[in-house]
Amino acid sequence: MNHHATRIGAALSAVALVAVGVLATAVPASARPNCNVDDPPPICGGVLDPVVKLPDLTATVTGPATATGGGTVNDTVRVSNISSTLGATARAVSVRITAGGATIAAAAATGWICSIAGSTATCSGGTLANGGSASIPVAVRLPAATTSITLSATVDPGGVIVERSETNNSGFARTAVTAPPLPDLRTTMTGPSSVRGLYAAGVWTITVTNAGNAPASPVDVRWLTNWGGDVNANAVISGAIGFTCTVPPEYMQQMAYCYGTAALQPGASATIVITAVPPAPTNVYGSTGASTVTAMVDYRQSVTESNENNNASTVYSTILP
Ligand SMILES: [Ca+2]
Ligand SMILES: [Ca+2]
Ligand SMILES: [Ca+2]
Repeated sequence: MNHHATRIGAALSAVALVAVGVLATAVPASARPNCNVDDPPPICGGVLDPVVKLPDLTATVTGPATATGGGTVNDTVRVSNISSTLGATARAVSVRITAGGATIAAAAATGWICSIAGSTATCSGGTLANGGSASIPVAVRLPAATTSITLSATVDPGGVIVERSETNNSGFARTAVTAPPLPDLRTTMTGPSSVRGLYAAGVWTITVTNAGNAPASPVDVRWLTNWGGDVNANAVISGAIGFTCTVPPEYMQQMAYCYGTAALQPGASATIVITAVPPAPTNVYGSTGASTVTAMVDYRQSVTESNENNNASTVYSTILP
């Protein structure tokens, strides 16, 4: 140490005598001298500052600002020990990751054990040395809707590790989610207000429309009555696509299935006309003469749609003697 350094050291000692008096109450930890270095200032007197030598864990999250719903986005959780002092030893830490408005599909990194339950994942066991950090990739499954989701991460959520700062342990990333293009199959149906049982044919006309903004396939339609009669499901089929219809004998002529022969494009419609002769008024399930016929598109629920609640339409008719 030369004379210049000695003079500085003496000056620091004078300041230190004053500073020591207020250290416990007035000086924040971050402003205290770092005693845990090779050449500490005289204030340290060979004793390490118990606060400065602590670790300081932080967490940040990065992810895409925008995404299309229904898919998966990849975020990254980064946890660090930003302590630079030699006395802060490497620690095994835990991170809690929460997806607000979405679910976590995967979270894994070498050296970490992650458990996932719905929208929450907990990763633990990773070791962070001084100045060290680790990245944990997290796959987030987005809802098929226009919404906003937030992925949050908190390191040492249980407060197990005493740190220089306990207020910088969380981070988050927000992704604006846009609803994906989806089809929306709908039906309307017309039918007779009354029809004579056993002797006359009624005509039920089903119109299937794709009111969504993506093609729909398959386009399967079920026509179902509360009676058994003589059903002809192949009378007229027209529109943007054709249908192959069958009347399964095991259902006593109570039902017809029609299978679309192509995808139904957005805005397109197709029509199925079913002709049937109902039975005598007493031969229905329910009140005498009260016919209930329901058409439902995508009755097997194989098409994901923007609206699943507009797929059925019902016609009520009176069966006359
Ligand atoms: Ca911290
Ligand atoms: Ca629909
Ligand atoms: Ca559907």
